[in-house]
Amino acid sequence: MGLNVTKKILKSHLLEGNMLPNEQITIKVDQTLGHDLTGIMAGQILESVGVEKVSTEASVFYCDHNVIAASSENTDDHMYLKTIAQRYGVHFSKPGNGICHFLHVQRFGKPGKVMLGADSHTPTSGALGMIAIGSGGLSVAKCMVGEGFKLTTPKVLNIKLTGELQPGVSAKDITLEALRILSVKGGIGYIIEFTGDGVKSLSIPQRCTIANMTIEMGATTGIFPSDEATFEFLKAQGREEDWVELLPDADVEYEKTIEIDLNTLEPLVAKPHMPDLVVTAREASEVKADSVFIGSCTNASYSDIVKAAKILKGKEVHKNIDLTVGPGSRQVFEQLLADGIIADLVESGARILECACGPCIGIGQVPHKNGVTVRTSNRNFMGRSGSNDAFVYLASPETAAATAITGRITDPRDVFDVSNLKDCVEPLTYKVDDCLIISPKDVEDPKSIEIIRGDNIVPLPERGTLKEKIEATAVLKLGDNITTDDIIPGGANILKYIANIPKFAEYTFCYTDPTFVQRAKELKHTIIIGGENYGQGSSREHAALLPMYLGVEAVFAKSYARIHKENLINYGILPLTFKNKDDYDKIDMNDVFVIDDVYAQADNREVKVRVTNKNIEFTAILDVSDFDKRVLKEGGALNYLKNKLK
Ligand code: MIC
Ligand code: SF4
Repeated sequence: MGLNVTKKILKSHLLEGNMLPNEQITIKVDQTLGHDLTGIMAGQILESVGVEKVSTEASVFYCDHNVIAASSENTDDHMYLKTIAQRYGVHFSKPGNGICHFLHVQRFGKPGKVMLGADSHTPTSGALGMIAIGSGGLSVAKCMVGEGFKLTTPKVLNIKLTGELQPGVSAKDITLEALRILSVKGGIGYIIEFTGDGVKSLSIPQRCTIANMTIEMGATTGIFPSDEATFEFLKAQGREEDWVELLPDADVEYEKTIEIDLNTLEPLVAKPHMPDLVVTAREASEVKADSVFIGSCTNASYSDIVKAAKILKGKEVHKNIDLTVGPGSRQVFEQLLADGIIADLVESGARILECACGPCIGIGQVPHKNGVTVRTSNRNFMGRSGSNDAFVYLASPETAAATAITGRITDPRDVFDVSNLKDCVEPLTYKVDDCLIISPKDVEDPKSIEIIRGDNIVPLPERGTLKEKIEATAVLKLGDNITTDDIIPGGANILKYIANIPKFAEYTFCYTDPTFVQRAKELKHTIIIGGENYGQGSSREHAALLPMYLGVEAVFAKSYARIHKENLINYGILPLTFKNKDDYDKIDMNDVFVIDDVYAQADNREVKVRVTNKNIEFTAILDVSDFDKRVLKEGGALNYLKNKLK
């Protein structure tokens, strides 16, 4: 039997293991990315393990998240990241150059390569036919210094696209339809590979939109074939030599296949507060909005914004709507300027934002109390937009533009002759200008670079090895689908402390339970109880690091999101699951848990847990690899790495 694209790349990068179901494999990592939130952590790790320089083919740090610099904490972080990049041989993309994922596809991504990115939307580069996986900064730092990436052999889920998108229907609607079918958990354990005739007509930016949101489906990543469209895109970027063809073999089989017929697809929206709560835009047409944002790493390509501008041209933004538009990169922005598109947008009443994440993560444009906002970004979790009571709807640029005109969620086909959108395509050549990238070649003597560390960059907390006996109190009991935004929310006021753990920790679970931090500090040794898919969403490893700092020693959950489970292991917190899920109902907040002989029990995979105040016992499973057990015993990946490189 032949191989699919996923297996071809995994096979060519295999360092250890046999690619058998449920077996762990180690793969070689060619590229990495990080940014001004997660890259700081990677930088601190590079420093604390003391390496000469990174050993990847290309590693890039992008300044794209916290770029408003309302106070010096942000610029401290940027300066630190820049000097770390120069010191260790990492490319540094300056603020204003664009959002990491889109920019990476434009300037660095290569078909057939493997990338580990310190951001959950790293799968965006799957649009080019590469395996691009999101992870925590610590895991990425390990790969930057030459370690392979360990993962359970993924199953491959095939999304077969048939037909062709009809005008007014967008790549975003494909991804929302996939979410409607799969839910936020349906992709867990899979790499999603897109095939079928429908793929051919999709441009690389459209493929980016789709690959980007495979993480929302719980998948490890998403990948497209590398075909003629990939060649045309790379050629337009002046990088045709980076192209290789990568198609699935004819006789290939997938573990699971779903089909989406593009001909019959309609404009869709995801309702608050989950990306899989998908209905048609027409079904949501009663919803009045206060603001609209067109941008983010999901939907801010040239053609995305041109389509929105065309719908808005000659019309006015509704009196009740505040419309903001953020181009995905400086290259996109310059092209929009050259073609008069920005002028059309401004004339209609839009506000133009800089090329950055911005409203997507609550860094600017935080909705007012109970505000309703329609966004082209990828997540609508509670707390994500910088306020805990906003209602975020996710939509395509076309639907967002139509909504900005009417003030209500609107199917673009109801207000515009969408056949006019047919010519809104990507340019045949892009203007290539990397002047906002400091490449390792630009740095003459890396060793002489002084790392600039403002007051906001404080050393990482240390922790000892795993304890022989855990005795801890349940400080929180939570339900299903808890996101990393629930654990540590977004927003400029909070995220500016990303490199200052003691201050950042004060915001842990601040919306979910404002008493959490104080109680955790008083109790000292704690555990958290979670439901299904615990820790879904971003790669924010602080969702593990901050609880660790506050004394959380284990989490008991029904199941975990992949990246968060990795992060828990990396920070030495036991990610336990219930052998019998009903045991979740028997345990409560403030119960006291004792695990004896932790090392021996961890080796057995099954762990007996005594709930001393209730005099009951239950079994938890430590479903991790032998390597992960070793990392846990050493007290986390930082200790492991330090010991290894000693
Ligand atoms: C996000 O979209 O949630 C972020 C902010 O890009 C994160 C990274 C972070 O939390 O630092 C992500 O997706 O991983
Ligand atoms: Fe930035 Fe939003 Fe994309 Fe995260 S999801 S990288 S915050 S644009």
